[in-house]
Amino acid sequence: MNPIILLDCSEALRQCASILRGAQTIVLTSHVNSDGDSLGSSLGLYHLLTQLGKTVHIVNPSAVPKSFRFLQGSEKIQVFDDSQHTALLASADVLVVLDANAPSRMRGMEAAIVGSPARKLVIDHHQEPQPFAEMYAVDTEACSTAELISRLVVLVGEEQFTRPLAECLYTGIMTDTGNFRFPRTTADVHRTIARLIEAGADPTYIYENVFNQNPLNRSILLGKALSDLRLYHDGKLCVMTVARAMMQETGANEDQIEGFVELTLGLEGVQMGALVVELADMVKISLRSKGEIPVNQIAKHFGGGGHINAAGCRTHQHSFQRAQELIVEFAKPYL
Ligand SMILES: [Mn+2]
Repeated sequence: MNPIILLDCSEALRQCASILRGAQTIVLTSHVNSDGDSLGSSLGLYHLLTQLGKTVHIVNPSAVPKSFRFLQGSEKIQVFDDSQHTALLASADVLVVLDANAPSRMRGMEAAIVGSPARKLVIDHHQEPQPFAEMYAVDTEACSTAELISRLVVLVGEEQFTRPLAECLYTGIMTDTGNFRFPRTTADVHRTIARLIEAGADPTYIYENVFNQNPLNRSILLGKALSDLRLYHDGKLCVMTVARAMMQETGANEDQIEGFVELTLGLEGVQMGALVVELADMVKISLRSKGEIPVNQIAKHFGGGGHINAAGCRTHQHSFQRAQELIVEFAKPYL
């Protein structure tokens, strides 16, 4: 594959719109461990394309977490199964990768994506896209991939802002901006949000579904994790841990840990937070920071990545204990 030529994002979105208009069968996919933005942007694009009369399939490496099943169209999302979906990906006119920029982010789908003869488009806001696609609509300044899909909808036509589409894009923007507080929450983002609310997205309804439907065992697990928070480097680093035994005791699963890491930044003086989770066969690390502390650089030590203030990784190489020690060590130069 040739090196990527990154067009200006609005020009790339215009070209994506034209490629999509010319296609009939389109497959959408996004990164493993679906989140509000990967689902919101995919489903937003799904609604746009079905409204245009296209045949659209969404195939993801992971199932839809319960908190996003209220989104219209989420019931159509298929979890990748080699025996059915490799052929589906191969038969599509266009394959769109959303909220991810490397085939490896789709885990077990990597070979099916790379091997598909479909025209491939990437719509994303992460850094360092990998060369595998024809067109990259990438804006690393965008708050979310859903914001980029909103721009695409504007290019296609304002009348396309239907209620289901607006709800999906609102959900993507809300979750990826940490409820409208992360640094990329610009006035333009709020103008987009205003348009989505005008189109029928209801902030109360969406927040209720995404955040206020937790099972009791999640709160019990959170209580255990909070009671064992540890501070390092003069209180600038806060580490939260979730041991496998804690999950077994409470019957909580990995999905329910979503949102825990944000709480590490809530302590006075803390500049960086880490959540270390002991899974069956690996350790999951989530990192958050304030200001200029690049937690994606720390995630890179573990083979992960992300944004400057939010990054993560999964490692098989270090024990639960060792991963915690390494985070404390890697964080030191930045604090
Ligand atoms: Mn995103």
